[in-house]
Amino acid sequence: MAGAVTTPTTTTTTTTTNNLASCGFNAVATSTSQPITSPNYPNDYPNNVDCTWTITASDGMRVQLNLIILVTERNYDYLTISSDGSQLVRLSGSHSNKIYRSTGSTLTLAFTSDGSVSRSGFNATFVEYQHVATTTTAALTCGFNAVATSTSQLITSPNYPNNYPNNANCTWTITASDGMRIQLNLHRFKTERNYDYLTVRD
Ligand SMILES: [Ca+2]
Repeated sequence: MAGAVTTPTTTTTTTTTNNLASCGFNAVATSTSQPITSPNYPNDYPNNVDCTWTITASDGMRVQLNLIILVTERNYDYLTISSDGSQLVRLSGSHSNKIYRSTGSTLTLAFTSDGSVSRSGFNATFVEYQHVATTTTAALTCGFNAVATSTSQLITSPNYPNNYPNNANCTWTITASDGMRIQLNLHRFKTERNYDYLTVRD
């Protein structure tokens, strides 16, 4: 790669990838998702990079990073995510669909590669979010009891396709007629990972 100078091309990403040694940017998280990727993504990142991105949220807000995918040379090339001076996670190898949130107003990403072997790197977005302290608000109870028939019936979370409310606790009990069983087809499913659950029990 020594000395290869090419005309910068216009891309849809905001990442400038012409410098091999250092990269990254400072940005303010807003309510609109913004992209953040390793240099050259989705092509292989260069060797010997040391990139730092510092993402800041406005007063009272925090930063959420949605890591769509990360593929690096395991144990040699790392993405380190920190918040307000404390490391949250250090990733290498293959990871996908992870969410990381700042503990204060700042989230810092550092991406480093060693001198040989590179992969596609990472593709993520960042957005601000409002941290809501755990409070005891009235829980929403919902759900229904129904009998399964030969005709499909629809079950959705409250407000679907809009976001479901916080503190919801819904139970649906579906019964089949004698000698019959019930088939549940899950068409779409999207929740806050590790915090909001759908449990199916027999
Ligand atoms: Ca490497």
